[in-house]
Amino acid sequence: APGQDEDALRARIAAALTTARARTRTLTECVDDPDLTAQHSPLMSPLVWDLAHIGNQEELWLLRTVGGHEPIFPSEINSLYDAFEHPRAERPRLPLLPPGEARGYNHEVRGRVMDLIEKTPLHGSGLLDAGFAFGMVAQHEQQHDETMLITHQLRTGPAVLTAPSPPAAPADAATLPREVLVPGGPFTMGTSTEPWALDNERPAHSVQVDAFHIDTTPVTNGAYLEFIADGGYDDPRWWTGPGWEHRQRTGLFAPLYWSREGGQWLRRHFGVTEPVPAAEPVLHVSWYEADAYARWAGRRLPTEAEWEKAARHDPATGRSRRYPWGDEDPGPEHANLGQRHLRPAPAGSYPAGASPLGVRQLIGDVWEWTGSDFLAYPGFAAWPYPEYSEVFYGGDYKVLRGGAFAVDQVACRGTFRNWDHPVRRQIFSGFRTARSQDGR
Ligand code: AVJ
Ligand code: FE
Repeated sequence: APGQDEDALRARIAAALTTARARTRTLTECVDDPDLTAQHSPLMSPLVWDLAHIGNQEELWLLRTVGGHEPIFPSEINSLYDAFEHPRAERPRLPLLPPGEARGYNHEVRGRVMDLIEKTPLHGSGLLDAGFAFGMVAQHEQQHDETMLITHQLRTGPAVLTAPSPPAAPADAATLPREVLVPGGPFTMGTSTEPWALDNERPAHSVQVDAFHIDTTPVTNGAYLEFIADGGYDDPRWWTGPGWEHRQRTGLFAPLYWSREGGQWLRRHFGVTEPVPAAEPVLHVSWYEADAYARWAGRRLPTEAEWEKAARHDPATGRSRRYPWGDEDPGPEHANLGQRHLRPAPAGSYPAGASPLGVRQLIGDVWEWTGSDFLAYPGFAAWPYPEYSEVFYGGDYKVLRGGAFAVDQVACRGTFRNWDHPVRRQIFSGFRTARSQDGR
């Protein structure tokens, strides 16, 4: 019955918002106030900016736009928390709400939002259809939780976050085929039906993809170490022109956070220095490094369409699935998502999350760089605001797919698109490689 469906949707919205808030608290209550207001890296905002920006976006979209409420603060605070008005490096000097006030503000907004969920019809078209605005706000909070986790990774000092390690790799991880052949032909890319999909994932459209091979798992630290040992960072043959220029200017020699001591490679990982774990997917590499590795290996990065076809195409039915394993929401057996663990699982993990052709770990673990620029799909319409996606189209950004251990399932789908500059590597980025059926 429609009434029951709407009650179930209300419960799903409340749960998604509550899950996000629990994570926000984990990330902001493990450090003291000076730490929240400090800038740990010029690349990032102080944590207290993300904290109040989360509440401010929730107030703007849900209370003011959907609910028609008056502003909570008599003076405008919106401009302080507008990501386009103030670059990250300048945010520590803004008159931001101090931590206690930011928490109080978020708490006030959330209390009113919980009432609004009960009073608002969740059907029709536009922002309320299937509770879209609420889903968008839950995704937004989770995206900033990921941003705050990036800040935690950049922060120096002893560990403040802990989580259990992912399960060990299954027995067959060592004997998996290196790559999988994805047959050529059309498939449906993007979505017109996923209720909380963001504008850049829309609309569904048919794309012709020629046959290609794709790695069964993400590239591991062990494999990446071979690239380093083979002088990959010193050989311009493997790098694009801009990539080599960047490599020379910044002195890149290994993924971010790596160091070499007494012949051993170590990395700093959330406040702990550890030997680089050979079986885990490589993490914290730029697009330039991923692209150079692929060329060294005689391969290339998959295009965005290839990645999505590997992740969603069911060759038996010709249908595109929501996830590699089917249409069900992710469970802990399918993928390493939601900051349950603070690291990717060893390559070959999550057999229950494999695609129909046997490709593993497409969802979760590490964001995967693709070879493609971030561009609009045919038929794209900016919605509900052009600053989410549209202003980033044009070729300055490369697409990443699949989410990472740092991504919550509400912000992760087979169609979900992320993007960043090709130099960026403080994000939770890794990659896998591909090759055309005949040649590179
Ligand atoms: C989609 C991850 C690139 O964090 O810059 C957050 C998401 N947009 N607030 C970002 C976002 C507005 C965005 N990314
Ligand atoms: Fe934001």
